[in-house]
Parts: sequence; structure tokens; C-alpha cells
Amino acid sequence: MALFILAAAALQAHAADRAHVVVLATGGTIAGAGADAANSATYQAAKVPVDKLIAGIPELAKIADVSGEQVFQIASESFTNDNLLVLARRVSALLKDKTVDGVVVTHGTDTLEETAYFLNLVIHSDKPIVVVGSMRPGTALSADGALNLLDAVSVAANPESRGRGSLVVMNDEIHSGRDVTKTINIKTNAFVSQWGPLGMIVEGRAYWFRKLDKKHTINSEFDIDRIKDLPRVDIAYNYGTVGKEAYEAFAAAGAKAVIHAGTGNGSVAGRMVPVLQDLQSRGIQIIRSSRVWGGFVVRNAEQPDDQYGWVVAHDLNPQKARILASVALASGMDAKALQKAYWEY
Ligand code: DAS
Repeated sequence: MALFILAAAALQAHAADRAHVVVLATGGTIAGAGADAANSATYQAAKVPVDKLIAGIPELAKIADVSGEQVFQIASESFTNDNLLVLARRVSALLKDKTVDGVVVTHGTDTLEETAYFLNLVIHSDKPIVVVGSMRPGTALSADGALNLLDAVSVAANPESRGRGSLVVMNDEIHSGRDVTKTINIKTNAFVSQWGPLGMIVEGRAYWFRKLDKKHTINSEFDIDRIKDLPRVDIAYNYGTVGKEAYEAFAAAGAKAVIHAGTGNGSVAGRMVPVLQDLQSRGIQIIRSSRVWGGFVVRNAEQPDDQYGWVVAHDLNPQKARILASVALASGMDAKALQKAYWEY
């Protein structure tokens, strides 16, 4: 009997010092299911509930005390600003709980980068926030979701992960939620950061190589607890012969800013300059990003941004530039303050 009591006490002590990680499930391919093991691209996203995801990886119990919540069950292309607000409020509430050491968000890959950046901007905690998805459903041969989720929980349970901003764990890599973007639509090495990952995770051990040099989480001036709503911000994709119609439609729909997804260095076609100036004169902020994957938009290079009162999105792609614009406008920033935010976040 004494041995049994000792063993139980040791187990309890071990459990007591294990991190408590909460998995917030939102849907996506990581919760997807296909009809056949050969279906790596043909499947239905957002099918498997969070308790089944967790139960399907018994190794999780060896690394942390894991609990799950089903926040949504949707494909992430269907996310809205309201989904972002609901999710971030839950993450914030959980990280305020002293018994929670880290949060993992399982998420579709299509808009994963937008959610990860949003959490990077508005969650005031230095505890790990790890967003994870998968490129193949769990029913497929060589599915990537189970290892991605195991790695994500390992990173969320690891005290070394604290204070690094939101993280994205995919394909053995640990990325910053700020920098990472989905670059390929059907391969497991889809997620890339142009300035490189922050580290790698191998057999549960994290290897760190750099830290994010931008403001985030506890150093952010934005706070989910003070954001009631996210102002509408739209993205206008540019190409040869582009016209004013999309810009006009966004203005009519009440956009407070338009992200100009320009060609090259965020270029603006000559005929479009008066269109953007007109939107600016109507109080709609113009933010020049680029449809080009890499590099960053240079201020006052091909466009006199100072003269026009326009903003450049620096290295943020259009979809991330939209997230920052919406968060910044929610706190009432003008063009000058917006530009400072794009340099700093
Ligand atoms: N439709 C995609 C999504 O939910 C599936 C995925 O890749 O997760 O983002």
C-alpha cells in the first residue's frame, strides 16, 4: 500500500510540474478528413473535434497536461473579424489564468498567418501562443498534422518560448507569427518567413536561432481588452489595366483604409494616383503594400508618400498589412501614427 501511495504522490508531483497547455481548436485541415488515405488534397476541412485530435496523439500526455476547447469548427478562408475578436479574447482570458502555461491554436492554413499576426499585436502576455495547422488531413498517408500538433504543444509547454511573440509551428520549424506566410498551396513545407524561422523543433526539443526585432504582445500598444470592433480595411490587388472600380466599391462599403497591393515596389499606375488621392481626401487611409512575395516597399521611392500623405506597409504582405491597419485604426491612429506602427510592428 505504501508503495502505491508513493507512486501516486510521485505521479502527482510530476503532473504538478508539467506545463498546462490549452488547445483552442478552430477547424481547418488539421481537423480535416478525406475518404481515402490517398486523398492528400481532396478532403473536407473542419470535421474532427478537438477531443479527438488530442486523443489521437497519446504522446501529448508525456509532455504536458493538455486540455482542449472547440472555439469554432470552420475552414479558415471563412474567418471574419468577429472570429478574430472571439478567439483573441479567449486566448487573453486563458493566459491570465495562473494555471495555464501556454495556448495552442489549431487553425486552417489559408488565413493562419493573419490570425497569428493579430494575436502577436493584441495579446498582453509573454506566455507562449502557438498557432498550428497542417497541409494534409489526418486521414491521408504521411499526414503532417499529428507531428505539427505535438511540436506545437512542446513549444507551448517550453518556458524558453516565453516572450517571443506569437509563434507558428509547422514542418519542424518555429516561425514568428509576424513574419510567416503561406507560400505553397499543396506542400507540407508551405510556410516560410523571408527573414527566416526563429528556430526548429526536433523530437520535442526547441533550437532557437533568433528573436523577432519588432514590438509584440506585452510591448504592444494594442490590447484586445480595449478593442471593441475592427474597422473595415480592404485590399485592392493591382495588375496591368487595373481601374478605380475596386477602390470605389471599397470606399462605398465603408472601408477606413485600403491596402494597395501594388506591383513591384508598391507601384501606383499614373491613372490611379488621383483615384487614391481622392480616397485619401475622403478620410480613407492609403497603405502601399506589394503583390511581390519578398522584400519591402520603400517610402518616397517611386511615389511621393510624404507629399500625398500615404503610408507604406514596409515588409508586411497585403493580408498582414490589413490586420495592422485595422488594429491601428481601432485605436484611432492617423497617417503619421500609422506609418510609425508599420515601422515598429
Ligand atoms: N481550407 C483550408 C483552411 O481551412 C484548409 C487548410 O489548409 O487548413 O485554411
